[in-house]
Amino acid sequence: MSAPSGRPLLAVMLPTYNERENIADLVEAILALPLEADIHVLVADDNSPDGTGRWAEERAASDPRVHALVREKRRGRGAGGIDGFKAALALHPDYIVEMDADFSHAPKFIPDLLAAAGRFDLVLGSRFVPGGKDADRGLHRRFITLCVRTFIRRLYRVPVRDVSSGFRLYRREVLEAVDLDDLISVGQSVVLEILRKVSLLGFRIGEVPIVFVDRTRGQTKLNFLALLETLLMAVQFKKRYNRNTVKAVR
Ligand SMILES: Nc1nc2c(ncn2[C@@H]2O[C@H](COP(=O)(O)OP(=O)(O)OP(=O)(O)O)[C@@H](O)[C@H]2O)c(=O)[nH]1
Ligand SMILES: [Mg+2]
Repeated sequence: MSAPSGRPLLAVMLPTYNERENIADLVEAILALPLEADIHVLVADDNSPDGTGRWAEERAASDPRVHALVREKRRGRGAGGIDGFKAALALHPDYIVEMDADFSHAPKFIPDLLAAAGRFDLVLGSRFVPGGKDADRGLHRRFITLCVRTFIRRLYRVPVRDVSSGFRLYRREVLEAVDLDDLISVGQSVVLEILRKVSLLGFRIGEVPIVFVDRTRGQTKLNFLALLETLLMAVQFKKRYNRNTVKAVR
C-alpha cells in the first residue's frame, strides 16, 4: 500500500536498548533523508533504563511519522526486532528497513538500499562487496565476523557475502511470507533465521555496499556467550527450515 501522498511508504525499524545517546540524532537524520518515499520510524525498545523508550514515546506524540513500541522488559534483540517488524507492518509500508540504532549503520545508505529494491526482494547492506567496508573494527571483531560469515555461507549455501548484516531492506511481501510468529530467535541470531527462511522461500536477495563503523556512543551488548548462542541457533535453523518445511512462494 502507498502512503496518502501516492508515494511509497518506507518504515525504518530500530531495535533499541539503552541508545539514549544516539536515538534522537539518528531519528532526525533518518527523517531528513531525501527519498522518493514517505519515511516513518518505529523505535522497538525494551524499556531501556536510560529512557530511550520514553524519548521515543514523547517524540511519537508530536510527530505522526514517529512510532514507539515499548515493551515491559528486556527480551533480546531478536524478540524485540520481531515485535518491531509486526508493529512496522501494521503501518502498511511498501518497504521495511531494519538497522542498528548506534550509528554503526549510517542513514545515508538507506537511499542505496531503496534503489536496489526494484531488483531484489531483500537488500542487504554489505561490508563485503566492492565499495563496502568494515571500518575501524578491532581485529578480533573482524575475525569473529569472518568465521561466522564463512561458516554460515557454507552451512546455508546462500550466495551472499554479508550474511549477518543487520542493515537490510525488505519488500513488505517478504516479511509477510516469513511468518514472524514462527521465528524462534531471541537474540542476534534473528538475522540468520530470517535470511535462511527468505532464501528457502525463493525471494531475490541482493547486496549493496555500506561502510560499517564502530559505535562511538553508548555501550555494546555483544559478548562471547551471545556469539556462541548465535552459532548454535544457526545450526538449529538449518535443521528446522528446509525445502520440506518452508515452501517456495515463487
Ligand atoms: N529491543 C532490543 N534491542 C536491542 C537489544 N539488545 C541490543 N539491541 C539493539 O540492537 C542493535 C544492535 O546491538 P549492539 O549492542 O549495537 O550490538 P553490536 O552492533 O553487535 O555490537 P556493538 O556495536 O559493538 O555494540 C542496537 O540498536 C541495540 O540497541 C534488546 O535486548 N532489545
Ligand atoms: Mg552495534
